[in-house]
Amino acid sequence: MISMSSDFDPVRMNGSSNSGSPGGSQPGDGDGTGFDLATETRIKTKKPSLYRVLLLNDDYTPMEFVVFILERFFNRSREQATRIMLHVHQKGVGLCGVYTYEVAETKVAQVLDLARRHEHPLQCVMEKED
Ligand code: TYC
Repeated sequence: MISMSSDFDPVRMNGSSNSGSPGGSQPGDGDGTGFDLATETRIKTKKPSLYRVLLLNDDYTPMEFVVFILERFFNRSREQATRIMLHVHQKGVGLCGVYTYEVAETKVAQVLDLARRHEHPLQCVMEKED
């Protein structure tokens, strides 16, 4: 009569204890969970489109108001704001900043709203960067 010790179990002779992943390690089981995902979700890393916000010149909006706009809404120093305002005054159009769509849209709306409330004809537009 052959007697087996209690730690000899022919059913487990492949070395697989039951303490790991369900079903044990399988091909493709990269993370050890026992599940090989059949569908992979593509990781989206596309950068958002950017938009230039531009100020347009006119004959009536006071220079100081334009400088204030650039300081308030475009976080420009007094020196930067004055340089941009003079550029617009001389060239007809100038760059305030570059932003994602919703930020640019908000800044244009803020400029137009304040200009309208002060009855200045100041125009501000956004355009997509290439
Ligand atoms: N041209 C205006 C003036 O002489 C000043 C001005 C500058 C207006 C920039 C608009 O976007 C502007 N008072």
